Amino acid sequence: MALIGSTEYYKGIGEIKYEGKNSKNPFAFKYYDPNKIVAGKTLKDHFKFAIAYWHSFCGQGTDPFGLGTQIFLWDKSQDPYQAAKDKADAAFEFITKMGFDYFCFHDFDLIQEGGSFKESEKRLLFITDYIKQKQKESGVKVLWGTANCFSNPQYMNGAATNPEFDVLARAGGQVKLALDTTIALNGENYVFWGGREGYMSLLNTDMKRELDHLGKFLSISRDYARSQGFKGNFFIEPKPMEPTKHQYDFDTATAIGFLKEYGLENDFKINIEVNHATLAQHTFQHELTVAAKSNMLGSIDANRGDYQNGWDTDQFPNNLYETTEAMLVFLQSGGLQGGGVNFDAKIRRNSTDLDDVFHAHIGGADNFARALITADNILTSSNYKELFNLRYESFNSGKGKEFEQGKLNLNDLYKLALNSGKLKLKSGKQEMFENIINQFI
Ligand code: XLS
Ligand code: NI
Ligand code: NI
Repeated sequence: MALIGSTEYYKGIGEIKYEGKNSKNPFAFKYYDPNKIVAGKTLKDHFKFAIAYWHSFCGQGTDPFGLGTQIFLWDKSQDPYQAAKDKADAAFEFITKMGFDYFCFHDFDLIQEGGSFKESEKRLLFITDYIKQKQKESGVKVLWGTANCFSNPQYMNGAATNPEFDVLARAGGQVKLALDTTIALNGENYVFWGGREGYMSLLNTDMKRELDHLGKFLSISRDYARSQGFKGNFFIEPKPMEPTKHQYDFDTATAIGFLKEYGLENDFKINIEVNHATLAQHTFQHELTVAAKSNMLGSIDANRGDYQNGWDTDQFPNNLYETTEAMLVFLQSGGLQGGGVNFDAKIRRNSTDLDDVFHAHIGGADNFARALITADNILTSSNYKELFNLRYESFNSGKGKEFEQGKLNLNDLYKLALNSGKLKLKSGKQEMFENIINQFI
């Protein structure tokens, strides 16, 4: 496939292909066979794997203790327009070589923010045109776009929840442009991650007022996008903390409560990030389950945390047990509503070879593929579901069924309790359930 850019950045690395689990080639998928059909769909369609523009083409490994370590060959030009084109060339080369169909972006991942709002708008329009062309040539699509309303110091007290109206208005302008960009690039969804929407101290924070502002802000953003013909979903991406002490979209349950309180539940779904789940002291599987039960499982930001560290380490996902449990929920809830699996993950600061980012994504895709295949085997070839349903069988008939149908009041339960004698203990069989997972992995 001809790419617009004339430079090849990932020299010596070709297209990544599926070679099966016995392959010794580190540049091949061992489990991710894009065209393999599992549970009625190809793996490619189940996952819609996406590259996160910010981690793979912007973040160069800085941390609070030191400068970046990764040398990006495309990050040379002093001219922001040229630099953005070079970055897009590298991104499209990488995505195409990985054989993925999608990417996700923040506005200022695509091009460096300008010195003024007007200049930023001009830059975004420029790079949108360029990327549109590259999409046409490669077939690469946008899973979701978003606005970075957290890096610029002006957002230190929040964006939509900032106590200063001027800052809120600037964020609104930025979201409008990010929506325009997403729509122009045919983006399938749009994400709101809370950024700095939260507080550092309640002593100086009017929580009700800030949340009311956020509710209004999201409503008018939705209205604008719909007026421009945007048909996709909006996703809230919960995170409990970092950068603020307390993020308003703490976890999935909190976000769903918020969406319902502000009447946004029909347009918004949830984008669940593994490491955000674990930061909130939940499992990934828990967060997926909470979203799925409300019909709001929208998308996944795939990564993993370090279970000895407390922060958002955004490592590439390779925890098969964790992902298999998650894929049980994924399959049983019918997959994602509009979204896909975005690798919101970064290679380690000391992973400084050009090929490291390939190994990272190959491992991530293989991990998800293997977990999905395992979960499907569990659901189709074990008695897992039967055992699961057995736990609730007392609600399938008789008084249990009447209760579910809303036919019993509290006095009815009282009368049943009076006559029920000593209740039997019924085992939860947890260890047996756990063994099924291990057996099928
Ligand atoms: C940060 C978030 C962020 C969102 C997009 O922790 O994961 O990267 O996915 O703004
Ligand atoms: Ni994150
Ligand atoms: Ni994320």
